[in-house]
Amino acid sequence: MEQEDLAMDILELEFMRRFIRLCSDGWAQGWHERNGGNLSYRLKSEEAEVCKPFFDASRDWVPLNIQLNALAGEHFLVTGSGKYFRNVELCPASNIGIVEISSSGDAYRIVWGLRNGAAPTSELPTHLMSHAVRKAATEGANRVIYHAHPSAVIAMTYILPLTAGDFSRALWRSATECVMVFPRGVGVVPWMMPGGAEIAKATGELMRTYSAAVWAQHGLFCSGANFDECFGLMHTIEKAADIYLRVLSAGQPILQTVTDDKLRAIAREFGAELNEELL
Ligand code: 2HA
Ligand code: ZN
Repeated sequence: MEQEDLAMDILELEFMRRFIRLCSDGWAQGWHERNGGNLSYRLKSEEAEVCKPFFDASRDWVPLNIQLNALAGEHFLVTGSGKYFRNVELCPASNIGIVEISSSGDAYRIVWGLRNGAAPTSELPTHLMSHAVRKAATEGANRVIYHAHPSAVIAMTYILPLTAGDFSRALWRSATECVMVFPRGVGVVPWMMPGGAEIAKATGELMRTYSAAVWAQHGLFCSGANFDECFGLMHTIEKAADIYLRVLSAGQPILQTVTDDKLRAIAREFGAELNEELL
């Protein structure tokens, strides 16, 4: 069936609209210079079913070079390699696409979008590895993985030791809300070459424990059950990083902070499971 013949427009589906909105919001925040950043969403089976009439199964399978049994047969909406977040809203079918993972979990094919020979994001290995890990860690709840280049988080990676403890404490203390939003803390990946299996494995390893992973001198990877939660996590971490840097830049001695006991009290009050190992 020709796509034009279908009464419904795939772009009107809720997950599609929310995905596109996140791309525009991330661009508006200044986190996506040029083609920086990437986004992926694991479709619910009923969403993949509704989209089936729009799928084109004629494109080739591409090897993933990683084995992802946990994602076999899943569908992901992803941003395109070299594509600009600011253009997604303008022309979704050229800048984003849906990929299907093979039943053997070792290959993908594009079934919608990414027109004119476009390919999925260069960070596809890290996205899929993180999806596999977060899917297991959240008993299937996690569906969104988001990578951006927010300035303050990146700046922090030049002045703090690259450990989960150093980053989590600095961020938690920068704003009271942080401990409620990411009580397990954030992981930190040392500088590595982007786009490959090595950084995918390092990030995936951290995603077993943390909902977010900082990439030194590069950016941040966040996860979430839905677009609001994932974007909100990116936003909260970047805002805390910005406050952290403003405090350091103020040229004044620090007179008070959110102490460990206050962090514990916030976690208790809001029923969050604070990662005590990082205090
Ligand atoms: O250009 O952000 O990490 C996309 C990226 C690579
Ligand atoms: Zn990047």
